[in-house]
Amino acid sequence: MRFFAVGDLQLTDKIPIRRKDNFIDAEFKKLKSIGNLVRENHVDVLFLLGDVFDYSTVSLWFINRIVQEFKLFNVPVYSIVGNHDVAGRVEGVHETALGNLFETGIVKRLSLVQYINGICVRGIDYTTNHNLDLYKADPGDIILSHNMIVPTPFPYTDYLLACDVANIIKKGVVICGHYHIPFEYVNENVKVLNPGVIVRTDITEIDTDPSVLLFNTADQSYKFLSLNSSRGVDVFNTEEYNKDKVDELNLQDFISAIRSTQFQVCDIEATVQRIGKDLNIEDNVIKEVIRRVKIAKVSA
Ligand SMILES: [Mn+2]
Repeated sequence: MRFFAVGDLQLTDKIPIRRKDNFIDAEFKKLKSIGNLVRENHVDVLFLLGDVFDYSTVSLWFINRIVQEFKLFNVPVYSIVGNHDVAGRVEGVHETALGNLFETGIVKRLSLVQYINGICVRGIDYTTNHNLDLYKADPGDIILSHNMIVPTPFPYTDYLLACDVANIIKKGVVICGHYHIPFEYVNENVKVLNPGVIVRTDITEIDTDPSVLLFNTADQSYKFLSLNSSRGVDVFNTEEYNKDKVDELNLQDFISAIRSTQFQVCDIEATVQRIGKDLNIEDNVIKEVIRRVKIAKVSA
């Protein structure tokens, strides 16, 4: 069996604040690119790794267009359920846009175990109880998961390391979504693969080249195929982002300067005004600091 694994699509009709291109057009272009690659590479099946949608509900016109595009794939499409698809509550999937796709039959829901073209495929939806036991499988099984598996330790709770998952399954393949940065962890008998995010909604994904994973079960070979999307710098408004970052940094510096000042007076507002003027800080920044100091005082 030759299949595609497609990472977090995060499809949405709401335009992310940092995007400066025609975002909706870009989303449908991506689906068309996936369709072209499906035909060029003669794949039998397409697996979606969850977070098909960025929000659990979308406009009717939007979902109808998604259905049109998925129909053009012309191969069976299966999906697990991601946290974004259901706002964290997997049991509620029938009330969501992904539930619509399941109901139309255009996308089939992957269950814990099923045989597709003679291969055992295990689907692990997003769960708040993510643990290594979920990855116990028979040799040669293909496991698809929408949960946090990372290649190296990560400043985030509740993740599993790819090497620990590999130790549990001993022989087989795990393909995961949820973590948006692509990676591959491979040892002699196990492959843990993540093709990464498809629709970049967050500027932290600026360096990602949206790609799908082509896997061939006959010889266990795989490769990542780029969707040839626009470069991150061409779709994100980096100037505005950098300016906001600088504004925030200036504000933080200013707050630190005030924190390190020994107060002889009770009137913090006057002190902020004085230090602000000394440091040549803009009036609106001074006002913002006074506002934050007042909140801090109230909540102290
Ligand atoms: Mn997710």
